[in-house]
Amino acid sequence: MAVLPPTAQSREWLQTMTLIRRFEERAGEMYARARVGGFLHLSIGEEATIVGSARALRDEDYLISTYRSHGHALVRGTPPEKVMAELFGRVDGLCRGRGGSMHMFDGERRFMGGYGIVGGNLPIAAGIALASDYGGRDDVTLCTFGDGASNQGTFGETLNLAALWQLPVLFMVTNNQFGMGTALGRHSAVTDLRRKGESLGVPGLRCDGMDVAETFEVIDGALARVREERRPLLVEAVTYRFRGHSMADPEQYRSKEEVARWRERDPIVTFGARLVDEGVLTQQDLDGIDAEAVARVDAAVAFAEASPLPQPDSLYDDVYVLDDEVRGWYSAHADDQREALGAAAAALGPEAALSANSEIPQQLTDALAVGEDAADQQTEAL
Ligand SMILES: Cc1ncc(C[n+]2csc(CCOP(=O)(O)OP(=O)(O)O)c2C)c(N)n1
Ligand SMILES: [Mg+2]
Repeated sequence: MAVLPPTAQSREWLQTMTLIRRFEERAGEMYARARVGGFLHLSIGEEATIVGSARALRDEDYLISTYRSHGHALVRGTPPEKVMAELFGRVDGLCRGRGGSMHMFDGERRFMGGYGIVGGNLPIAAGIALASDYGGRDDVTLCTFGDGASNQGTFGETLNLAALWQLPVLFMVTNNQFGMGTALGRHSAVTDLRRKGESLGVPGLRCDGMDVAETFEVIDGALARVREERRPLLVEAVTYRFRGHSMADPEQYRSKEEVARWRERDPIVTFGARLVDEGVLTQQDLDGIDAEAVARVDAAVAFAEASPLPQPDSLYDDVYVLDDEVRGWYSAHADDQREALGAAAAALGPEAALSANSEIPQQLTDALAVGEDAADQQTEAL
């Protein structure tokens, strides 16, 4: 069994895992009450993989994960208020309400997202690691993804290149036993996932992802090697998601008994019990930590409720296109063309007149001016 860290650190791990759990339970409730739109993927059951791995990072290291990433934002220190407001689609959200559940991003804390495309974050992680190397810095990148993602082409392509170019990136496959409703043994020929990078030049390790102390120990050791040797490694963290894949999952692919068996190894309950057994914390401490997390989440919900929705006319803020280099209706044109198109749109009537405002982005004015059909044709011609 992995050794426990000093009391303050053990307490902090438990606090953060509890915060993530309480946050996500509440997010699920808010989703059911239609406060949250889009998709919502919870990592309830996987908290030890999140806290154990991220706590082995230095502040200047990078973390990138998937669409199951509320916990990754929280573990890096993003205030729960900002994460909850993002789920609510509000202006005070982490990404001003534009990303939602799957696209958390906190560059300041070097959490590089939240990514909706399965396996899409691996090449980005390699790019970040290449930038660190190129800049002569010794920071490393931790890239987490699921067992299902290990079947994507990006897995092979990225691991190969990372090994070839000796990039300082640690790949962590969070094996929660399923890719949506498909069990590991039904979607991957190789189920010993730590071995899946071997032929690509990336050695692998495994940790018990239900044990925060072991996850920390293994990831900490792996990160030290990646940092020193400047080459990638793969760690498989074996865990289980207690809830459905997303909020809309009838869970017909597994039995209640199987879920109950894994729940006996609940990473928060077992770690709390160990801390009490070993005399690090008391039961009263555990209760206090839980109450604190619940209060923190209450505050996050109140904050999100109070934050306004973005104004409709801000829809195209932060959307950009590349001047005349890009053909098609969405391409920006020179200012004089934009004004002419705006005037033409104004002549079409009050709704279209909105687009006469030069603040309204080019893709809208162009589409209104030439008509949607013409726009489609131009797009198809690309
Ligand atoms: C390229 C791509 N294909 C398919 C999907 C749909 N999809 C969303 S999650 C998912 C399963 C991924 O499973 P896994 O990598 O094990 O991650 P987990 O959901 O278990 O965390 C799929 C197929 C997607 N988002 N992107
Ligand atoms: Mg999975």
